[in-house]
Amino acid sequence: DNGYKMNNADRLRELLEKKPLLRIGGAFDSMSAKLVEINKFDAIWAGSFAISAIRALPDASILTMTEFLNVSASIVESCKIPLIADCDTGYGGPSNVSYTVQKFEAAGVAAISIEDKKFPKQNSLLKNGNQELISEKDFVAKILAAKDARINKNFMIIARTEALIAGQGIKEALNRAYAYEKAGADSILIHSKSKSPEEIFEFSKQWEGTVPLTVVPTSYPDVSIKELEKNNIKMVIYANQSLRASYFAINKLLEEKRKTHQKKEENELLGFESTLHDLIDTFLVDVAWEFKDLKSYRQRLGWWKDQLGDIVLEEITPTMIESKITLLKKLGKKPGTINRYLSYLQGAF
Ligand code: SPV
Ligand code: MG
Repeated sequence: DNGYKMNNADRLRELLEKKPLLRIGGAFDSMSAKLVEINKFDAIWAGSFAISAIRALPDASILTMTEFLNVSASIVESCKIPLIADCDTGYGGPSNVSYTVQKFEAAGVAAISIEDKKFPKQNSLLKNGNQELISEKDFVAKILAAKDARINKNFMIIARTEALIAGQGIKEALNRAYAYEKAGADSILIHSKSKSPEEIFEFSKQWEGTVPLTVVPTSYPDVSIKELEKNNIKMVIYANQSLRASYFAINKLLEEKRKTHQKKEENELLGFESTLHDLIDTFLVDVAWEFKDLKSYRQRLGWWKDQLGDIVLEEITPTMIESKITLLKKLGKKPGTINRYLSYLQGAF
């Protein structure tokens, strides 16, 4: 890409135009976001549930706007793909929404989502949670404030209606969605806690608006990509699966470790060969010099040799590096990982 970093909001718009369906992976910090990027999702979702959970707090408007912003800002710093930030209710009224948009856009976030629930809100999937909505008019005011505050017109304001979550039915959801689109929303996020995608598809079938529809299929995970595409869904957000996977994995490891205090479970559960190197590669080295390919690495190796003589190459010789590369290839490592490993070696000099 000639080193030009495209604006994330522009990139997200471009992706929306080019692809039939964008797949957006949930993250809660830079490491999980990096994994979303490495696994080739189109964009990252920084969800309020996951970000609250890693602070051992409920998803109930406890953390402040600034705390959510800090997480998003560090994800943007670490990743090259666009980030969509879950901004809950916008942290207050229209003025708070306006300030939120200014801060998130300035941090390099590509889009924010705001929802029509009453502040403080509770998680949409919480059993017996309070899912009270604010009036359509009051939420429209928030969308207007958000649109007015953004600088780049490609910075998306995703309006999320919780009408289905609140049990108010498809008609109410549609009415709100039309009002939100009219106010300038760039996408409608239609959320559901139903175990099947039927009500979402009923909504999308009746939807005559023009902005793209976004869904979060946590409660109906069996839905296929084909079905989503066929039903006119343009963005699918896997909101909290990464959080649940890490919670599950850490817990399992710790349980086993406490029982056995042995190394075996580490190797089995943590994939010693691959995971350790991945972590070293990905997170140590992306901040070090970058190597585009082996050729440029060799060139640089030559450069060092010229500069520093043989001392540099006493410990790590080109032959050693070649054999390490052969091993990494045998382990099924992708070229990107191998290049990062080379960068890591460079750090060792
Ligand atoms: C989140 O990930 O924080 C979301 C989606 O908003 S949900 O948890 O389903 O409310
Ligand atoms: Mg949320």
